[in-house]
Amino acid sequence: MSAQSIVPTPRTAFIRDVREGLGNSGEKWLPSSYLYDEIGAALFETITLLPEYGLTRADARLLELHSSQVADSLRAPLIVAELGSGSGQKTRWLLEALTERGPLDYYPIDISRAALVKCRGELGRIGGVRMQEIESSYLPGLSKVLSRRRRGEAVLVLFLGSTIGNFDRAAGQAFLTELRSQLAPGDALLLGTDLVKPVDQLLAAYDDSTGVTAAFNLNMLARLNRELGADFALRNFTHAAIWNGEHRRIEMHLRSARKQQVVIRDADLKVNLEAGETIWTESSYKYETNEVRQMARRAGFECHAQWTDEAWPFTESLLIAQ
Ligand code: AVI
Repeated sequence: MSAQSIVPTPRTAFIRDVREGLGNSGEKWLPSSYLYDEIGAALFETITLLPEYGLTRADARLLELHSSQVADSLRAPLIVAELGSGSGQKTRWLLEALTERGPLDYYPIDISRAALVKCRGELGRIGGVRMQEIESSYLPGLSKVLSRRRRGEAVLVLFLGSTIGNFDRAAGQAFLTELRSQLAPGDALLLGTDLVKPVDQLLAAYDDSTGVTAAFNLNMLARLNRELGADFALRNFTHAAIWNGEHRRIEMHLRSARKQQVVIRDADLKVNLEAGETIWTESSYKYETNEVRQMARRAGFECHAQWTDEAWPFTESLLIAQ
């Protein structure tokens, strides 16, 4: 077997990423995708219910109000592909509006089987919707969907909930460009993006008074203990949410309360942390509406419509591939 044909299993990739993020001498970090094991996903669901975290409710409000306008802007027959399986009501509004114009194929794409099972439970019985789950990461999953496309079918891709905000800006741009390259002219992307808002509102959203976001963040270390035989003492770390004004992003960190050494057995790694030193676990970039339009244009889309929630600045952009 050549080195190139060795595809890392999720576990070897996990170990490699942990070594890369914690084994270097510079700033320590862990990829935010590892926040979402089963416990992390449940904690995130709880975050979406918190009074301080208005993002998910704003996304849902916009879809409830504007789903029929989205449907009126698209031609049938239509395939809908959702990147990250939809959680219930907000995708339901869209699918119901779209099926008024005829039956459609709906493909939720998610790396997590549990998320897809939940999605079937929530959206599997809408009249006129033929649903087929794709267990995959986003772009390879989209390419699978597109390989099934029949002549004359248009495609609507949903990328909701500001997941794009968890990419850095360059990676977000590259992702949109790659996504556009898979589509044909006239296909559409509905993109949800969280907007810049007052700093105290953002800090409360990412460091809520109930401590759910802190638990979500600390679960990253608990996961390393469970899955890689690490010995993180969780009480020696605190959650920190920091607004980085230069990059317009919220950063989540885990701050070491003391000088300590942690052993990660299965990664064969000893990590030395100074008191106050942090492990950077997530960035959540915030956008301006015109910036979303520019980014879309650079990727080869034209913005057909943009709807913004006033109560929690968040925007839904309907982008058409040129
Ligand atoms: C999934 N993503 C859009 C969330 C966000 O707001 O960046 C993840 C999150 N992290 C802490 N709270 C929510």
